[in-house]
Amino acid sequence: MARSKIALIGAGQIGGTLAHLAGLKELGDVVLFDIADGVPQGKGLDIAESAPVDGFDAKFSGASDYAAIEGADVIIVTAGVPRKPGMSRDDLIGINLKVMESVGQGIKQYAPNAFVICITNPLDAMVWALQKFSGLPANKIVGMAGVLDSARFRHFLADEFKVSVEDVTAFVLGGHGDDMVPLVRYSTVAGVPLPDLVKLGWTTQEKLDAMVERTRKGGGEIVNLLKTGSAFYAPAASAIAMAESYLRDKKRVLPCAAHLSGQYGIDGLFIGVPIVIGAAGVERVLEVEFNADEKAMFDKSVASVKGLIEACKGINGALA
Ligand code: A3D
Repeated sequence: MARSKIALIGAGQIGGTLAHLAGLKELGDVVLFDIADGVPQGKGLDIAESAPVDGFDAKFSGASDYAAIEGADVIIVTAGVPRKPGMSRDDLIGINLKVMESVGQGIKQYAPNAFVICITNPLDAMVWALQKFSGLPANKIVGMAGVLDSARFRHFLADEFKVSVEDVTAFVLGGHGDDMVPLVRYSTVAGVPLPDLVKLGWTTQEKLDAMVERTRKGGGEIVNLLKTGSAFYAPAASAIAMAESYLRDKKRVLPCAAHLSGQYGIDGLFIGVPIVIGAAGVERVLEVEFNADEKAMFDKSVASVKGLIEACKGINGALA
């Protein structure tokens, strides 16, 4: 059987890491696309030269012409600009919306059957706009945020409890902003919910609250440390998990920004919710029940996403 084709639109910090991980996991042949001439070609060649050492077989190529993504099975979009210290994700909207327009046209022309994962920020608005510009069916385009936000929460929890990260599950829903919704009731250590672990004395409510807050601000913590860009290792790993679930029909249940058509009382927005990703793309949306507090947090997060969508419509009349 022919290898799958993975197109990475944006070959910056996340794009390069995606290419390397896709190679190490032998997910398929990789095309890196970027407007910065030489960068996708250089990164592709560098990774190809690591393959004999690590023992993986995949072709890597770089391009600045959309024709190179023709027939891609999976496309991961990181094109645009990341934030710098002092910036919020929402400050990127003007520049990155224009980028989504050109990316959407490229996908529409050359790879309309691909499963597309958007990473460009502000995530929930950019994936919404990319769907409009590309015309992709709603089950073939998702945004990466929840896997990353949950991974950050899992890391903090495993560190606090001194247990393996493998045994910690975490549930983070809503938009990918500072009002995202880490759901402690649905987060567990080996199936035991976090509130029970507080009762057992494994941690205190104050420490748990602090970890929730650190998760919400997790992206900013890295931006402040790096000073020249934003996180890229964990974002790339998260998107690769989503791509792998699609390509290998694993049907993993992952929190992603998915198009909702009535679920959670929302119609026509992309919001972070648990979905099943398999060979058909988004195969199912898992609806969980909220208590009053959780519902209030979720509604607040959804309101922020709605605000971003209105801003997009204001910038580009074609989206209104
Ligand atoms: P960076 O290393 O700057 O890479 C972005 C690349 O996009 C650069 O190589 C640019 O040359 C390229 N580019 C710019 N405009 C275009 C265009 N029109 N067509 C093709 N390529 C273009 O950034 P990065 O890789 O660190 O981050 C990429 C994006 O991901 C940013 O918007 C970040 O804010 C976002 N991000 C999202 C998350 C989420 O969890 C959602 C996490 C981390 C970063």
